[in-house]
Amino acid sequence: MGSGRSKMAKPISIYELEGGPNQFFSPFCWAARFAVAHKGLPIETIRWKFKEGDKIAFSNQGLVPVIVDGNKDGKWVNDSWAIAKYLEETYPDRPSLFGGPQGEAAALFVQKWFQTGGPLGALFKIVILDIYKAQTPDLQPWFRETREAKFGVKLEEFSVGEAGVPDFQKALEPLRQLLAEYPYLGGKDGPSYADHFVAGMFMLAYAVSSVKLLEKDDVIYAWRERMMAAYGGIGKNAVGHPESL
Ligand SMILES: N[C@@H](CCC(=O)N[C@@H](CS)C(=O)NCC(=O)O)C(=O)O
Repeated sequence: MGSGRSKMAKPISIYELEGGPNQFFSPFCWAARFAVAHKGLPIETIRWKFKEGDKIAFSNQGLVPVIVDGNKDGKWVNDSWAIAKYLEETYPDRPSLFGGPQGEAAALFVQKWFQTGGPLGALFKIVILDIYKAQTPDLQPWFRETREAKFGVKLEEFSVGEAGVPDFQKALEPLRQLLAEYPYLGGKDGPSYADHFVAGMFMLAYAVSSVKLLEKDDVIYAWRERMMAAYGGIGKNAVGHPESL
């Protein structure tokens, strides 16, 4: 019955994008990692680097995160949003990621807003060269080539570095106003998957960049601290740049 709390849960394996040793910088992998931690399930990281499509070929696509659920005969799921929904459906007796159908739709809105409304695009412009430098030397030419083909300009032209911080902070205004009223995107009681997704974006920055993105008196700063300390400090203890905080 249920997910079998009586039995010890087996780990959820997550294929996670790695730059340098233990430098996990994929925002989507972080969202999945936070979601698994929220469910109180053990996490097993499987290190994955760009161009290792063969290792996840079983998922019929080439992007991470991919999870493999040790409790369900090795069932796999790819795509961070699909993973969150899978965990919620498969482990309903563990802490909820969405708090019901309305929260599920609201979490998807937050994800779409972040991805299309400005903050993620603004963040990429700040950290793109740091992401490039985080790749092992054998992968840097590939990273440069594929991203420059996508952006239509040299990485150095796409990059704005620290000068992009004001634009990023401005794009976060809806989050700032929400956090002035509630401690989490999930509301008064604690984080939801909406928080996991946005925190994942900040973990990307933390993993690769020393740029200070937030002022200490910004309510988002305190929220980021709470999120990085949550779930046993998986954010805070990750390899990254403490000087960026
Ligand atoms: N919509 C997907 C996006 C996943 C994605 O873009 N993953 C990137 C890493 S952040 C990736 O695997 N890239 C591999 C590549 O570019 O070859 C999700 O949310 O899971």
